[in-house]
Amino acid sequence: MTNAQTTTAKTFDVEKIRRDFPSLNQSVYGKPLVYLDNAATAQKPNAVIDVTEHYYRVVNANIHRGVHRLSQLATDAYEGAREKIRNFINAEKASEIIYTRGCTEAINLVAATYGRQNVGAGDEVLITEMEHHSNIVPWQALCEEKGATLRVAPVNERGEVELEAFERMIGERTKIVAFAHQSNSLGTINPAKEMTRMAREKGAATLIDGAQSIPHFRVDVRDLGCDFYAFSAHKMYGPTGSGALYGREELLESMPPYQLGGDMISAVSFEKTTYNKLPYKFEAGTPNIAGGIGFGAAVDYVESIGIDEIERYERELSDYAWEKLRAIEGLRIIGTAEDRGAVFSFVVEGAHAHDLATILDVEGVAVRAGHLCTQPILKKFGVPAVARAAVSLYNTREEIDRLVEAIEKAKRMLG
Ligand code: 7TS
Repeated sequence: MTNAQTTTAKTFDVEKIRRDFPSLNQSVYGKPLVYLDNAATAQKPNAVIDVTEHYYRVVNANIHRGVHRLSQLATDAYEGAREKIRNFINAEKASEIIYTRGCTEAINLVAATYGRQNVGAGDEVLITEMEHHSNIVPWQALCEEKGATLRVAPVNERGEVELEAFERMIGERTKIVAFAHQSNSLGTINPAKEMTRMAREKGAATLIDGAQSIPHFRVDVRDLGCDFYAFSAHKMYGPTGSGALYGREELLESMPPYQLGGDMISAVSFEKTTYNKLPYKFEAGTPNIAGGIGFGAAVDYVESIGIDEIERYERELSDYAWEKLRAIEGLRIIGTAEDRGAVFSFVVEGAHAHDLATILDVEGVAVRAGHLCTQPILKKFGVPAVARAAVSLYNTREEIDRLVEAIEKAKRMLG
């Protein structure tokens, strides 16, 4: 632990943190907002809002091309943010961080480049049953295109990947293994390092979907040993339309570009085009400059509190929520893995998830309802839809109590 983290460990002050997020301070239908839809997107702190606004108000210029002052400032801020992201996930080089629109685009990038290049007829791609649609559909389409097979590792009744089956399913024809670090519907935290090791031993490339892990606990891509790590800024207090793909340099170098156009080239003639060096080879066109800079500000914000401190606080609050929710009669939590994060999907006897969420909304409590873009795993658990409360660093015990009261009220209304 660094000195800074030791200091913040003593001073984690949720009320102070809440004051950093202006949107939390509002009422919905006359009730103070309880925002528990954090797995869909997190609220934004002033630090992120201010940096983004400053870019548009003061710095606004395109990057990597202007000799003028504003362009240099914009480029410095954008590339500075890339370095912050590199440091945050402990990648070796900033050139291994590719800016994307988000986690979804990062996965699509790998499927369209590394996937198209390396997966052929008769090959296999392995995922798990708990994946988000973003980590299913790109691989499914790739396999259809190439005459390859998409294989799916099973999940047990608690919502944990069956590791023995997972390992057995990685064979000589397995070219890519892709799985979530943390499930957005079950809350399961997968043993990503072990799963990565299993894949690497068989020579398969690994992609970890980090959309739900990156805001909640420390991610070290070199310790994990993965080839690719995909994540979004907006779930960790950054702007929407901004995210990143980490890729190991050796693989990124060997891959064809994703999109073609400005900035990703080194020289163009009508006879021949040569491509730019990493990471620009994968960043065609004017990117989301404010989004990238805001992403960097989000990293700074998280680090100012300390990611380990955030994890500790959220675990404590999740334990509280777990006990409270489990005590509600007729409520079933979907996903009871031993190692789980701050996500609670549930169904209540006799209540449709959407009706439940609508009543909670009127009580000022924002949760998500539906299939959560994870239709296959919900089908396995025998539920078409769930309501989901996802806890973040600015949530409190009082808010969990408000959630529980609202569920009890909904039960009375619907029962
Ligand atoms: N992977 C996982 C595990 C996710 O939870 C999500 C988004 C994505 C990928 C896609 O991320 P995006 O930023 O590119 O959209 N999950 C959710 C959710 O649970 N509710 O809304 C979005």
